Amino acid sequence: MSARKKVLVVNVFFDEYRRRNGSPTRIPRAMGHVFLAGAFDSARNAVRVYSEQHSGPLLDPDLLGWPDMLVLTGLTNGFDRMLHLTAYARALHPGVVVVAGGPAIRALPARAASVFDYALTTDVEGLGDAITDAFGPEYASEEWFPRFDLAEPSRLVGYVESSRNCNFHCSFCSLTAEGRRFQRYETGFLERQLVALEGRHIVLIDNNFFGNDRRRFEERLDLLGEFYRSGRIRSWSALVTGDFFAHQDYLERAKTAGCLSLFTGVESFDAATLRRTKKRQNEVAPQIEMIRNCLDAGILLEYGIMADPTTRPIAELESEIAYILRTPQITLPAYFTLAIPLLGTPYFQECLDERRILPNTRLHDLDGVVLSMKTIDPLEDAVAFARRLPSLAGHRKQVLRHAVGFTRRYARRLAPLQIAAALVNVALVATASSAASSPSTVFRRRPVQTFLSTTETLDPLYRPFMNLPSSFERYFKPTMITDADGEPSEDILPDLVAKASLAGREGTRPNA
Ligand code: B12
Ligand code: SF4
Repeated sequence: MSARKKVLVVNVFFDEYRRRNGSPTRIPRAMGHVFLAGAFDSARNAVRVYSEQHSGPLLDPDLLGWPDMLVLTGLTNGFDRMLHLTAYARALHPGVVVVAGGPAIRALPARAASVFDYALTTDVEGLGDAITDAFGPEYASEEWFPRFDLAEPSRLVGYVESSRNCNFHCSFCSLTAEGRRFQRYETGFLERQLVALEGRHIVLIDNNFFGNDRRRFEERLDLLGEFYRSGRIRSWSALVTGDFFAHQDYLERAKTAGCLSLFTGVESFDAATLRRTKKRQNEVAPQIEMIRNCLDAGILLEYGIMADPTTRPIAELESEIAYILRTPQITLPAYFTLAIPLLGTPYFQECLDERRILPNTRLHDLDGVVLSMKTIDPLEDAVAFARRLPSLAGHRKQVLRHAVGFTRRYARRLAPLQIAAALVNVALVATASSAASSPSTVFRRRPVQTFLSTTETLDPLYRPFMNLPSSFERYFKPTMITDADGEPSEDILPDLVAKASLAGREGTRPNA
């Protein structure tokens, strides 16, 4: 029998608040590393996983030097963190094979190909081919299934996926940039995941659990209902798109099937913004009514709000926030974020064409917290707004008043657990997401940030935590989006050119 290989799968993460202890209680959790670990034959490989989102930056030389193969996944702005871990792993174990994939690699495939041994733009299945190529076919699993047994322990919550990608094309979304087809797994695959996570509250982390096939959606509802009624799962939550809420009957069916909460990307209550961002599915049902109906049906509705001071005056954004705060019939948003020009999206292209992205913006800055674009109002005002936004600073009294009104209105319709979850959102918003998701880091000192990409202090993670040969210096240079003149940087140009020429060959405009 061939020698056992050591494999480390890491979900890389730059915390947008630069917390260093991870966020073990933040919901949802990253699952890419757990799903990818399933591509390895468990008898022939010793597989370990690590999530920087859950556990904080990986700074353990023993673990970094351990694997024969390092597999990296993470969000688009985690690209540079992949470079850091690659440097550590290569310095500590020169023969290590580094495989990287996920949104960051799909956004910058050319740049990625110049660094990683395998830069994969595929789904998890592509990892099987890389394993076969690097180690031999016997090291890849015959039948892929997520390694829930390796996931960060959670007795209460289990995360599953029943589909991939999305059937909508919002202009700011990285899935639109990737253009991959919405796909559902077989219902049997969802059933196996539920069996593996029995006894827990289930979170379906699909981008769109509703999808575009009513029959198959109903099949899944029935399956969840069976597990719920027989006590095999406690309850469930899912992410759905706005069109779901046009079906009152589905709300009732979901409730009977054990649905505790739904998350949807409201993004804005402003119709013009929805149209501009091509979020038309949010116009299928009036948004306030949709939230109210969902809550009245006994399901907690959670959502995020995206503020874009590049296309809207701050006064208008402030009045939208004020409107939310004086409407206790709806939940408070789970988070507020700035619009992000995610690489390759139509929104990114628009910002680039109009030279709206600020000079010296790093890929790392595109986290929804740092202001990275020119704004309608003076930049100082926009920065002040961006600083206030995540914690709704200046609105604390209204936040508390909203919490009281909301609790009073829904105390009978929602279960105590749902009310508590809604109030956790209040705590998350009012403490810039720190206290509730990462309790041990609240009082720690964090590096001073300017919240403006051009002047933002470099994340300390860009300083190696151990001595490395000088040949690894380039791994710690931030990937730049723009140069000092606000023009696209050399770091991203090869990928921009490749994408434009590909789109040209297909007879379409880039990102159209
Ligand atoms: C959990 C989650 C989070 C977690 C943790 C994220 C993390 N990875 O560390 C938290 C809550 C922190 C988070 C935050 C944000 N998130 Co989020 N999040 C998710 C969510 C719901 C699930 C991610 C997941 O684990 N999926 C399950 C795995 C199995 O899927 P996957 O990662 O896509 O991997 C598959 C393929 O991509 C591929 N693949 C992935 N990696 C690799 C590697 C290799 C080698 C190979 C071969 C294949 C491969 O194979 C996998 C299986 O097919 C997704 C939605 C979704 N359904 O994916 C959004 C999503 C990833 N988030 C998104 C966004 C926009 C954000 C925020 C920017 C939101 C905001 N404005 O505040 C922030 C970013 C904060 C920051 N620090 O910068 C976007 C995409 C962002 C991007 N491209 O960077 C998504 C897709 C939601 C959406 N539809 O818009 N998020
Ligand atoms: S509905 Fe959500 S996942 Fe789908 S394209 Fe829009 S933002 Fe992306």
